[in-house]
Amino acid sequence: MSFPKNFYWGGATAANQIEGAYNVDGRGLARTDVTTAGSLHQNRQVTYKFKDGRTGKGSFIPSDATGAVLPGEYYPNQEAIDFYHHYKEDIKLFAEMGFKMFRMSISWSRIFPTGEEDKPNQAGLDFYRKVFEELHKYNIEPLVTISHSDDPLAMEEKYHDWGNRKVIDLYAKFAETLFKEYKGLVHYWLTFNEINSTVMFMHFGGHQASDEEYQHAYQKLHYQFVASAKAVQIGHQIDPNNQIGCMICGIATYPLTPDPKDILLNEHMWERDIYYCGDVQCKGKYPTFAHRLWDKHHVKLDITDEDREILKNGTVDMYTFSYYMSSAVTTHKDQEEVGGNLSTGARNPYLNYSEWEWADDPDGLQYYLEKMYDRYELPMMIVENGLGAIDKIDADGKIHDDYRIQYLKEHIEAMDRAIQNGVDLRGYTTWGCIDLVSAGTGQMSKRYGFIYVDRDDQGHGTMKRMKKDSFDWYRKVIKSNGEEL
Ligand code: BGP
Repeated sequence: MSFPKNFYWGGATAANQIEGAYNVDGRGLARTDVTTAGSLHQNRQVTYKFKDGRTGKGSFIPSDATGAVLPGEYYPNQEAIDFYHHYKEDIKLFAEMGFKMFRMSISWSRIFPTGEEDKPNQAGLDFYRKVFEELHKYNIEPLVTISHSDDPLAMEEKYHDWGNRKVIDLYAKFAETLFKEYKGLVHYWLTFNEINSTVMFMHFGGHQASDEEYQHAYQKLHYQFVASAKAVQIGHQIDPNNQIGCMICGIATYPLTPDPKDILLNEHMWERDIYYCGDVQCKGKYPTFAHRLWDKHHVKLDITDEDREILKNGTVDMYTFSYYMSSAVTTHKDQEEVGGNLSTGARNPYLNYSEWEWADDPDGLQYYLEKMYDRYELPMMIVENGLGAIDKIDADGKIHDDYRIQYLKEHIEAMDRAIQNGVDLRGYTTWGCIDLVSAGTGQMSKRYGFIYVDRDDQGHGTMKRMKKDSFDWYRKVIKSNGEEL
């Protein structure tokens, strides 16, 4: 195996999917308290309900396309797995597996409850300081996502989901606060989780987006690109040692047939879903095909010369991405459709599919790594990868998740091949290293962890943590630096 000596083996999470404690220590409401992470739809008013009985109206609904919980039902993220109160126990378990890196995110509304306060909430800052110190106690390097789906609800409502330039400054203030506060404790940062998901959502489940939706999506992305680039500059000024990355939802896409029309369609999918964001964040300017995408949907972007300057001077230090599956596309309409992680495509006859119809494709990971390294020549990290499955506690009281081990093993082998082919891969944090609330389904029962958490979809359970078989397996993988799979 070819893993570099200081390879960052670890696990990944997001605040909204693990922390719970949604209404303590001055935290404001986040949009993910009332919906699942990826479920924002504009122009649709719904009533939502909090566990403490309050109700509210807004434009947020869980994604019906992914079978998420419906408005008015129980929202698991409000309590999640209560990492807020279990962090010491959980980090100890990560340390036992030998983690070198732990990816987590910061709940924006814990720091700025509505996004607009001048001063941060001290209790929120203190919580993350304690978490970072705990990680360092075990020599685990934190990798921090500044924004992972959970923008303050008040801000989202007021500015309509990044529909206003003002949010750039609110984000920059938030990022600056974090860079200053955690200088020396955190060196690795990601500006936005799966930034390209905005575009991908628009087409999910075969949805035909209107010009208005495109206008909103591309404008939102533009403001996020500027915010990200500003954060990169601020982060470097505050600490030149900071390594700041983009985070792309990485799906390898193939043409289903050799029909040139499929080849072309596939290329356009890469451009629209993958390159568009990566190019702006890594190269500091919009690719030429961006104009084609905008013109097609009559998008008129609010972009200034100053924005262009900021983008140019705020390119990221590393390319990071999530990878779960590949997708196949075709112009031939007679093919069966499958919907996976934010993407809908044709069934690939060469691949097996998970219980959620996500195509299991380790070669796709190698392909993706090599393609993106060639495009950007930046250090890379895979900051999410894993298998969501329904785990069962067996008669012996244990969780024998050999299917998960198999999935991870094959993806690690693919990483090894990519490294041998020259890719500068620095880290691998598996998704949901401890069971957490699934973003797409809003459920606990879709589990990814090495650590089982006793909690069900209705919020019942003791929150007890248990090691699955994969726990010991991953410990050996890390200990042997990937030799023992
Ligand atoms: C990614 C998100 C994560 C996560 C993961 C798994 O897109 O960044 O937040 O949840 O997907 O998805 P799911 O929970 O739907 O299985």
